[in-house]
Amino acid sequence: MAAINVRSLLAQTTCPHCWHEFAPQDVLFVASHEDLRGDPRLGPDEMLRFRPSRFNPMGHAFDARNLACQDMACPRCHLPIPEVLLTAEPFFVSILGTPGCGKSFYLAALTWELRHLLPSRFALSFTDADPAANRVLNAHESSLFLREGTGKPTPLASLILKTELGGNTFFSSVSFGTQQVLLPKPFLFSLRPGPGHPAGNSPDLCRVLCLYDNPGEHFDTGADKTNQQTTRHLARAQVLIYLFDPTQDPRFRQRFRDATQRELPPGAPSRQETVLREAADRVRRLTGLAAHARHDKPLFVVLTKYDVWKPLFPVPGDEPFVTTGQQTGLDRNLMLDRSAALRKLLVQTCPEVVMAAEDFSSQVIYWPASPLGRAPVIDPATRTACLAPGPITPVGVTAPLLFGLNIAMKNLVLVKRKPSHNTPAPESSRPSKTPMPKTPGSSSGRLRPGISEDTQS
Ligand SMILES: Nc1nc2c(ncn2[C@@H]2O[C@H](COP(=O)(O)OP(=O)(O)OP(=O)(O)O)[C@@H](O)[C@H]2O)c(=O)[nH]1
Ligand SMILES: [Mg+2]
Ligand SMILES: [Zn+2]
Repeated sequence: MAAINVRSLLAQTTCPHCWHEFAPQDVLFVASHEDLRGDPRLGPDEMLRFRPSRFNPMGHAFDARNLACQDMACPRCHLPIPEVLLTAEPFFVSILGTPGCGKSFYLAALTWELRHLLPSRFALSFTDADPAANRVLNAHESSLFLREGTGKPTPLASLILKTELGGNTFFSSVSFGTQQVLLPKPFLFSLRPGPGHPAGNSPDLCRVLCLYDNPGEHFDTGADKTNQQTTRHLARAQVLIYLFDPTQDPRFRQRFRDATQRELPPGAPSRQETVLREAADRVRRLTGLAAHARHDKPLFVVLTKYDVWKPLFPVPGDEPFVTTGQQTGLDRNLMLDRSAALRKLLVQTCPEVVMAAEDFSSQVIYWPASPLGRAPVIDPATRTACLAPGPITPVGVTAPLLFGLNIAMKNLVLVKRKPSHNTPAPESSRPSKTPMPKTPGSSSGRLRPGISEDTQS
């Protein structure tokens, strides 16, 4: 650690596994010598974690057998901490939704898209902060975007498997005394202004983006327990992305049937608003937020699998980005207008989702997205949904996160207006025409006035 300029250390950082806050000076090191195998928190197969007292000139700590050690670990849970987390603040994002609603597909499409979109259009560098930690997600990206050109359709279910409920691919098991606790494995990305960014090389804008892939069952009522703390990132998240799957809602399916005389592909019917109610409960419990108060972090209600239900909400396929000169910004007005229109559709079909979302957060934005970008085909031989051969182009998957980043750090992701955009007042400042069923404490569904116009063009 001595190799890092002490002045660049954060005063406090947060473990992305157990969300413990600690001073970077308190980070533990992971022993290198084979004699030092076995750790009280992580079991006999893991190397011992220790508090260092001696360093070599490179800043690597010496373990008790005098071997230099570079890998660091959280002082509470002992799980690995990448060095960048000592100098750049974490930025937590939660993706939540029912089983099968499309979280894993969305996450893989999101990170794949960010890898090329951020450097090429937003002058932001976006790289794996911990390639080992990101291995599963990288494999999911490859499975969707680097498919072998066999010329044959690929069954969707084989591209990314259902997220496991336990095991050590997505989770770590940590022993706190006699209590064994399951924690989620984070996916970590380094995000910083790159060459040509208007804010220059500002270290204040560097972040470690922390993402998680939970199985939907972990958002079930009662699934958060002392021994299963896999969704507690919800309380830390600066951006919440709730995936609503229209194919799982019988009323949405009926509306689609009435409008098109066609059927949506089958999705397991579920009460999707319960995920939002439970998430709100968990955030309230973990942050001490009062029962009547709303969370001040933005909540994106993303209606996913847009490729199949698009006829109910036809909008141009272009992403909400505006490029003028060398710079690209987010067209926030377009997003707010689309959000207001989509909200009307949801109020008419699934009003309880709107109520649950707006009871939970004071900043709710509705948005359509499709990780696959095009509707699956049915393989006549097997009658299963497949991805036709050829590349896929996701639609709308990055916009919610970019908007969330803009709300948190407006100098990192800029907002721009389309020069020709007939800039109507954001929906936030117009009265909503669709009445909301009233519940105590429910909002009008408008963004809070605190989201200011910082438009640059
Ligand atoms: N049409 C369409 N189907 C999708 C899309 N994304 C996912 N799906 C379908 O939804 C299924 C479930 O997606 P997953 O991402 O595995 O769902 P999940 O929310 O991670 O599910 P759990 O891991 O069980 O919680 C996939 O096997 C696909 O069949 C999409 O963009 N369009
Ligand atoms: Mg999954
Ligand atoms: Zn920890």
